[in-house]
Amino acid sequence: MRRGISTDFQDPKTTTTDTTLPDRVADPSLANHIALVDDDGHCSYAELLGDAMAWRDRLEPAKPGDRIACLVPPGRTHVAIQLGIWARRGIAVPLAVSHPLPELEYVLDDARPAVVVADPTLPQAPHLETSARTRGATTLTPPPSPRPTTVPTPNPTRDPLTPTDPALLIYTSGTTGRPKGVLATHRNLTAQITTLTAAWAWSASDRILHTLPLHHIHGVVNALACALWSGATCEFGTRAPASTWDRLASGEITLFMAVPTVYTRLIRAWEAAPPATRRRWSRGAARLRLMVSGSAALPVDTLERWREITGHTLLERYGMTEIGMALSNPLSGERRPGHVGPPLPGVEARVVDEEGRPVARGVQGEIEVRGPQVFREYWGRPGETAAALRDGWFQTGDEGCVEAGGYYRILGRRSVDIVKTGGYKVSALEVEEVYRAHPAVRDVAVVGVPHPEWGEQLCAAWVPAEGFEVSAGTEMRAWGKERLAPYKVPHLFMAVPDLPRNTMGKVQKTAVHRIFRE
Ligand code: MCA
Ligand code: AMP
Repeated sequence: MRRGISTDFQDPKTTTTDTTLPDRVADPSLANHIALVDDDGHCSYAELLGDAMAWRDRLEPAKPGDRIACLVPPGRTHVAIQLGIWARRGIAVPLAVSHPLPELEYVLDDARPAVVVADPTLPQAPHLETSARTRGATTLTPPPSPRPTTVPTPNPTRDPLTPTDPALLIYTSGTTGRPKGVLATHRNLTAQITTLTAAWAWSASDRILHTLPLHHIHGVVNALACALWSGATCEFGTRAPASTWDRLASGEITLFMAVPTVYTRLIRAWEAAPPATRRRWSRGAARLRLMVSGSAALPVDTLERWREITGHTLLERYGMTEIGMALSNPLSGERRPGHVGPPLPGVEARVVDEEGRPVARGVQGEIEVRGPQVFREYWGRPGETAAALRDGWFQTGDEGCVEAGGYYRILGRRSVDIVKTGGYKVSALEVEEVYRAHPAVRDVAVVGVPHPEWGEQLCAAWVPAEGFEVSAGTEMRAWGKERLAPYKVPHLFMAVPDLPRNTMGKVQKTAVHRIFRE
């Protein structure tokens, strides 16, 4: 049955595994509830849906299954476009607003979107539009705010969304080549969302402070989609620590989610603040009902300091772009420092040896995950999709072990070439490949070195090409920033006469690590 403000989506009253996020947003009982708050004010669910329907109509050139890329900062317009894409049965491809043109063009070439929406206030927008048109895509621009009030109309495609429709394409770095597009269906997203909304007891009275980027699962699913699914309010905030603290202390926020780097920065800001401000921030933050950390290992001293400051024991969980969230400390019960908890309901997890055989409790091995949350495919890469799955189990590439009570501990990654910095996953091989094109670089090796703020910090040892002067680290960084996402650009560069190699001529990354540690 179709009802309510939209004629496109299902009746959310009978939520099943086939209910989609757009169905929930269209719940008529939510119409007047505040859905989003951003710099331009707030909007109700009815207004958001109206915007989404207007976008569905504007995205007319796109057919079901087409990719639609969106370079728009987090806020009402971004969310409306995402819902509009789904109303058209398209695949949303969120682009990172921090990425330089070459990274964005890589996604255009790989995802081949039919339509690209770019916010003209972003510096990359004009170039992106040119690149998109050269590749045969239609380009669209969001209307300037204040936005027109829109009246929803019936879906012109007369082709309702189905749960197996592909929904979201998120690019993530891996051990091979350039980033891969991880494709999730609506059913995958529904499984990811319903697991979390139940485990963390989301309700319509929640209000989350959202400061995460919208081109990764943490920001798109855990923070935004869970809020919309629950009829809650999602408030987009800035990343400046003082304004985050002010909002956390406002008494209006019930939930906060961030990566460990953000908690480290908030602790630093608190420690630098005058005593009266500290008291206000601590008192206010203590009133939230839940604070979550994830995307990278939460150092135990950060967890403990945060507890001293706010009274909150951060709930640490573990996830991945390909699987959504898999393991989580509980909402009620023991949140064990240095652990990521047992599998979430509906998620199967296990630790296996090299041959894929489950190992005994306490023994280290690779974590594998199975369940309806697991993605459908790497876009256009059937071989890599098949290689990532073993008998239906997704091989995470993370090492861990199961301890008392079924709590998992993450012990590292199988590949030294995967680095987590500020919660972002970076392939050292991809960064090396880009720097090898630098005229002054004969060879280069990139590693992630433990760092108190970033978790790991990217460092590059490089061999200067003959006849070239050694460039300063700042010059090397500036060169990288024109080609790579800001978080993929190494912070430290060291010129070396040669890279350490083994007898087979292979670069020894542990020796490169040692150069920087020393
Ligand atoms: C920015 N820089 C970085 C990073 N971000 N360097 C290393 N790692 C980073 N992550 C560079 C900038 O280019 C800048 O260089 C300098 O560091 C300082 O920039 P700053 O403005 O201070 O940083 P920022 O822009 O405030 O960003 C920090 C951040 C951000 C807020 C921690 O990295 C962030 O939003 N991280 C969250 C990522 C996330 O959502 N991950 C989820 C993916 P210069 O000084 O030279 O200009 S993982 C996921 O989704 C799975 C499913 C999961 O489990 O959650
Ligand atoms: P991404 O591919 O960007 O989705 O990042 C997923 C990766 O982040 C996982 O494979 C882990 O290596 C890491 N990760 C996520 N959450 C945690 C956590 N709580 N502790 C340690 N590592 C984590």
